[in-house]
Amino acid sequence: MDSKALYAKAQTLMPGGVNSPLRACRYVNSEPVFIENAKGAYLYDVEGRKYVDYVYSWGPQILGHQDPAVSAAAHAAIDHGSSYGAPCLGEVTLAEAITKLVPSMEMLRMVSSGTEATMSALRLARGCTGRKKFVKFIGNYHGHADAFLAAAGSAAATVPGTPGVPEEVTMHTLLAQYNDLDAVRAHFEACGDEIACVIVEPVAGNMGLVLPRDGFLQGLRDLCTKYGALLIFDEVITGFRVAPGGAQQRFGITPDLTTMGKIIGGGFPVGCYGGRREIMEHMAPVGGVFQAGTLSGNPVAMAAGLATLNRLAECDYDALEAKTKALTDELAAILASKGHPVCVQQIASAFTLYFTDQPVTDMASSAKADQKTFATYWRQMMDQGIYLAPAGFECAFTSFAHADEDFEKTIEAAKNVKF
Ligand code: HOZ
Repeated sequence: MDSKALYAKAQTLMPGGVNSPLRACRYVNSEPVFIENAKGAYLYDVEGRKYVDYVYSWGPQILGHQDPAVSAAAHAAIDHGSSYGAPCLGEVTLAEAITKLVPSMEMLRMVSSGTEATMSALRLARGCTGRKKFVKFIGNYHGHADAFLAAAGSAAATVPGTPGVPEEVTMHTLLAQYNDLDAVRAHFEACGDEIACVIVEPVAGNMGLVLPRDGFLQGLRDLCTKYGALLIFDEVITGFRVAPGGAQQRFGITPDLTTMGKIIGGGFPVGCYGGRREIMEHMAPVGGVFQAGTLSGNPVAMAAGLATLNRLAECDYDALEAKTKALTDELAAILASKGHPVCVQQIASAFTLYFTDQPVTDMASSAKADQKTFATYWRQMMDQGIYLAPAGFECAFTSFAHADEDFEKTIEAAKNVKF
């Protein structure tokens, strides 16, 4: 069956034919291709077409697909059983590796997705402070737990109101524009003793990529410390992406809690949350805050995650960042020469090209980017074998598997785009 036939059948079986809304490609007025295989920097669809991948499963595959060490570790783990629902060596080894690379995470809990990680971290922050309110940023996306579905980014931004989420649940979610420290200060001045935590993507990645302004993260740190609230860095995207120790290492800010996912599972379903020992010991069975999961600490995910972190220790982050910058500079120049100036936001191996000549610093400015022009660009890049996220409000990722010729092919494809 080709992609068209598969999509037709999928729509009879799954809402929109997909298991996650973005994949339906509606934001670029298109239809999905169905993937049959992925290796290195490439995806192959069911019709055998090859694509240079810039999605990489939305971030986890920083080493490229089927990295030999990661695949070998996962296969070896499966040979010992795919799930125990009991403690295992792999979860201890991976937890130790993460705590070494991210020292603010003195203790952590493994879960099965980024959504579970953020949901559990919020419960923990509320449980250990005894406060209900929390601050989140407009356009930040922390997974789909109810409390976070207020002005959330990514595909959630396309369904304002989010039916099914009672206002009683989001009434404690205090909103601020990203990078607007004054708005956060105002919340604290109004009800600082009721705020359990501030949760932030230290580099926003779900309204396109948006960098924190100088002083923004430090300002959040200072406000949380002053009012006795916890600072949660949602590093599901930035963890092991923007630096080996995540955004907290790159920007030199220590959060109280961190959430992770994606890269730490090497492409398998995983998440984790962690922080200072005295905070984490509020979790059951030591403390009274509850969270549990059959697949938490799954041995295959742990093995793939550990192999990924071990491989990353040999990788040159600076070189990949430099190559990514050269790519985005070139793409920006090509698009500008075609009469479409773009605002480039890039850090390490992640970037977004916004079709706007204005700076992008928050959701309000991100929303001004021209999505129709992005859709034209996206379709023609796909037709030339360049696989980009099917929405202008997402990031693109490069990987250690991308070769210079993949970037050259991408640049040639951009040159051919007609608006
Ligand atoms: N949460 C992802 C976008 N930031 C999309 C996940 C998916 O569709 O697989």
